[in-house]
Amino acid sequence: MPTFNLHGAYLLLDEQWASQVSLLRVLEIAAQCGVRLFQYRNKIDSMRDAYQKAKPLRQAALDMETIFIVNDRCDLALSLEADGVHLGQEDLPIDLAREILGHEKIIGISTHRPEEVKAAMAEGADYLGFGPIFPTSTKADHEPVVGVEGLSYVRNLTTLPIFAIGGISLDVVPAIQQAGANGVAVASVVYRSENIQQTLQHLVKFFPAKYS
Ligand code: 3NM
Repeated sequence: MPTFNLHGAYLLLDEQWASQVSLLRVLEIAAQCGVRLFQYRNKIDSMRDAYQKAKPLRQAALDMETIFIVNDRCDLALSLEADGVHLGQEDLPIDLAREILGHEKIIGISTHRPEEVKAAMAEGADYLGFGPIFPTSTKADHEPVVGVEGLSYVRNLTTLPIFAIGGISLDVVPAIQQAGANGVAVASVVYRSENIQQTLQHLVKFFPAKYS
């Protein structure tokens, strides 16, 4: 089991926003604001292009001593020497991802309902994404929204770190914390912000540093 501190603000570095902002710049600003967790997400490019685009981001994450996780692909995670992979329900099963990545890497998984949370625990996930809490346009054809009530419900099923995801805005973070989430995974609240730095600073303030 990796010894990473899986908690707090978790920023998606999603290539779909890259035409509007520099993901590298956003990563640097976010790390300076105290964000410690990043996920590289690329649903649009070939693997070769994804690797090329992710490489400087991975290096920057390393330089800034933050955790860098790759969405969906174990091969991309391995080739980037990332800290782990974030799996969807349609990706490789956790046990196979574990065989590929080994026990030192982080494996997270997106979950949307209690049965998926229970399965992820049984299969040895290190953390859970749970959502969408609210409607989101960042993820096309997302699962039905679960609401803060859905989050409270699954909180009682597991001690794994839970990152609430989907349509998270600053004003809902207190309710999400109240419901027991260990962190929030976000995209649009940051990328659509007129002041990215201020938004990130607010987000980080909700989750004071925690040392294990
Ligand atoms: N996964 P935003 S919701 C990538 O429910 C992703 O599993 C989700 O972006 C899930 O903060 C989502 O812009 C989109 O809503 C998160």
